Amino acid sequence: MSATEVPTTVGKMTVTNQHLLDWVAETAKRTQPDKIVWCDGSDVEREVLTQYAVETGVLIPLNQEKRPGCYLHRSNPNDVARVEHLTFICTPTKEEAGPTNNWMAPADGYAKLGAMFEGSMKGRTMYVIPYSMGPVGSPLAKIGVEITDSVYVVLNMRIMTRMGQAALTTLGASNDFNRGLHSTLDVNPDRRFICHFPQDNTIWSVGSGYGGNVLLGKKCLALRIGSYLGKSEGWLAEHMLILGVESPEGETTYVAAAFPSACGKTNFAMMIPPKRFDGWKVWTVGDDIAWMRVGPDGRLWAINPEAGYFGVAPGTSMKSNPNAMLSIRENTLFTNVALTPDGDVWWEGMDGDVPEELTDWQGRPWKKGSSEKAAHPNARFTAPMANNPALSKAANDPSGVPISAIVFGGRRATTVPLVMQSFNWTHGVYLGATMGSETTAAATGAVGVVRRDPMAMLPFCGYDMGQYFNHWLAMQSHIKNPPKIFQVNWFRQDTNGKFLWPGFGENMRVLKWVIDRAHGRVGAQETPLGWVPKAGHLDLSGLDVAHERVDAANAINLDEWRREFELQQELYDKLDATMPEALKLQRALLQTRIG
Ligand code: GTP
Ligand code: SPV
Ligand code: MN
Repeated sequence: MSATEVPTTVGKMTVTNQHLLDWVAETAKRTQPDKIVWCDGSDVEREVLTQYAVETGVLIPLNQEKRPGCYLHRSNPNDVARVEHLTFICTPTKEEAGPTNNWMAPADGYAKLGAMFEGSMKGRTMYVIPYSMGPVGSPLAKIGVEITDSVYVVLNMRIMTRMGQAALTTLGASNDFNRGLHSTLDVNPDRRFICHFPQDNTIWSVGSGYGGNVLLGKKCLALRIGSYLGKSEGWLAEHMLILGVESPEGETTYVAAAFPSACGKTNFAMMIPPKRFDGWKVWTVGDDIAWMRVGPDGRLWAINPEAGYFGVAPGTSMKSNPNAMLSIRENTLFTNVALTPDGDVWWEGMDGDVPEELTDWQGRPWKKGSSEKAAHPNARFTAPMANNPALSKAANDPSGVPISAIVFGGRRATTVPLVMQSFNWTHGVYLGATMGSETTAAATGAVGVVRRDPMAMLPFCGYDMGQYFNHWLAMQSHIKNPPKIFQVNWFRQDTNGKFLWPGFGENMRVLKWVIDRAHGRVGAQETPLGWVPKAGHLDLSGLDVAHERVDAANAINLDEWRREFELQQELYDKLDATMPEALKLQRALLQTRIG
């Protein structure tokens, strides 16, 4: 890493915050870097660091005519996704972390990782990245500082957060900032840990260079620490996209939706409505995380704390998600995608013919017809949200947007119907809490196994899950005008394993029913599970799919639900100590309804 000189400070950074200066000095003493670079977020800094990353082989320049400002990064093949088994919540007691999290005592976490940080940046540069999660100065925003020895992390954080001098200025002399410390070490899975210390607003991460393990503003601060802060401060930090649906009359309705990792948030947030919905427009506020607070009007207001998209590349095409394809035309970093002979990117599911020859995600020659994938299934793009043609004007609004509907959706081949609405807030919390989903490549481990993923937060809740449900239930009394709560499933399959519902842009049909329900403009049919669209209410005109398939996607089969009911018992057993009484009652009510 020391092949090229990196200036000690590339921009003009004024640092007067003594708490920050002390922490950086203390960290430098421990990690012993060759140099310290304070990142100011300037364009000059981007150029210098990008150049350095290219010279040291961290980034490969793509064809600059086709993809201006775009680069490819190949991570270590042992380091391609989040590692849930190596992710820890370090609260004073194990009970505070709860049975769904790995726990380590704070002293043990600091000692164990502290030893690994000892001298870990020798011969390396230490970067100090001040950043704001949320529009700078928003009452909902939080300041973090990440110290890292990875230039790849710096360049990603530049896209994913509002970083640099502005964040530092907002922090002022305050000690109220998240301390995130990351060292790549030698990328050895045996020395890979992501530890969260919620009481100290601190994150320590070692041994990885990938995504959610190391871009500490994202899953670590915005969700794990964020959910803990939300509980104590009375707000919600959620794994949710935020979108605005604008009608031809110019009315915009905001919806937040929680789907587990690699289950469709980015796609839904950037959706382009089909022809039938001419004049309708979907605007993206955020594609992964929502921070929500009760506003003075008694509604729930949400901001997207991020400034970019760390999106799944495979499956992204002009057909499935044109706005994502347009977002990655320039100034985008690609991780673990395949490389074409003319220096462009490729992945499975992209438009056009499969190229004859490629360089695969590990840098090996690849030929069409190969049984191996050219791009890693969890290959990602990091794109500035400003690139998105559908970016909502409200994406930078410090007050956020008012949420009219909350949607929970899992990836389920069977059982769960296309759409239903909860009977009320408590029932909606129950639907979110008991949600199951098939695992994906976004985390290491088996793929396609159904597990309970409450509110898509299983890997991201920074405290006891039962207490988290309690917090959701308690929020009701503070929200005078609560959003309506829905459940969806885009992934139900026929007996041949084909998706029954076309999904993507066609999800607008479901979204239209959701917002009509949220505004109380359309009736619904009561079922034992919740409210579903009345016959004819789901607008299917112009949809090129046999109606029997849509009916099958909507079907409620009580035998399947009796099995689902049994599967949910596992969650209740696991969370027995803190599962709210209200959710136990919901379960009892469901049992009487399905018999
Ligand atoms: P994370 O970034 O990991 O949080 O993922 P995400 O929730 O943003 O998921 P994303 O939108 O990137 O989609 C993940 C995968 O689901 C991709 O392979 C998509 O092609 C696929 N997908 C998204 N929406 C739909 C849909 O409506 N129907 C079907 N069948 N697949 C979808
Ligand atoms: C997810 O897994 O939900 C992601 C990708 O958004 S990562 O940043 O790696 O967590
Ligand atoms: Mn995500």
